[in-house]
Amino acid sequence: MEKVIITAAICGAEVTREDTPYLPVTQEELARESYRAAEAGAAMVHLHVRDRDGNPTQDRDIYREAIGRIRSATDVLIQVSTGGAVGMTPEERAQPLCLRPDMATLTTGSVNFGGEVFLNSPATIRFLAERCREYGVTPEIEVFEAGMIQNALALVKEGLIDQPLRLNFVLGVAGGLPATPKNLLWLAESVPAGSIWTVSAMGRHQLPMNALGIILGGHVRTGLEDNIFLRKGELSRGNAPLVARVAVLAQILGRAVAGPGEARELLKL
Ligand code: KMH
Ligand code: ZN
Repeated sequence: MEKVIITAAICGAEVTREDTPYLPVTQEELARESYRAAEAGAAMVHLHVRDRDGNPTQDRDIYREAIGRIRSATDVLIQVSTGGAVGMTPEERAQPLCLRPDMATLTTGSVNFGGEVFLNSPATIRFLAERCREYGVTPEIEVFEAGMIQNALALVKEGLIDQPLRLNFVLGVAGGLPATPKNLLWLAESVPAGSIWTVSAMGRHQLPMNALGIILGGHVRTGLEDNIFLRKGELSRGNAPLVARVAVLAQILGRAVAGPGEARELLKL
């Protein structure tokens, strides 16, 4: 089987320092955490940034500095978020695309998100896909619900995104598709041949869904954005322990871990 790409979602928009003291928030911490994640086996970092108060922001200048610092620390691929945080406008969310990162997320539908709604209207999806196109940034389709695959294929038909699709199945969000083996199997079978997919899952589902993803020939996302615990009751001391564990798991299951250059080739970037 081909090598497995590990993406580290190092910070996210929702996790706070109150949840875990190991969350990277400052520019320096984001760069250090990216370096450590890469050393542990991550080929790509999924990046959100925070303002001085630790609140989520999509400010292009803050992203510019973070990306600059990460690039001087490591050659890990950088995938920016265009999801940002619930309630942000599409224009706000699109800001980091002008920095021409290696990839960007693109969520192709709306989903309940805990007690809120992560709103992605058809107009918002098209707007973000067009901005990706404008800046030459390859989108990774974030699939919180199965219908989001169909919405991505509609964008292909409209010429707004290219195949092969690169997708991330995001399972176990409260309000989205539950993290079950059946759901992952079904999603993996529902994408067009040649698609490249990865799997993320929330909390205690992260590790078993990563394991199944590796077995099924997919790629995996780990990190504090989705799960702050290494095991029940034990916080992960940063992202690296989560990355290192899934790297060992991949090797045990017979898949070597891709470096950034190999990931670039596998993702056809
Ligand atoms: N923070 C969520 C509302 C993404 O990065 O594109 C959206 C999210 C997905 O995290
Ligand atoms: Zn994210």
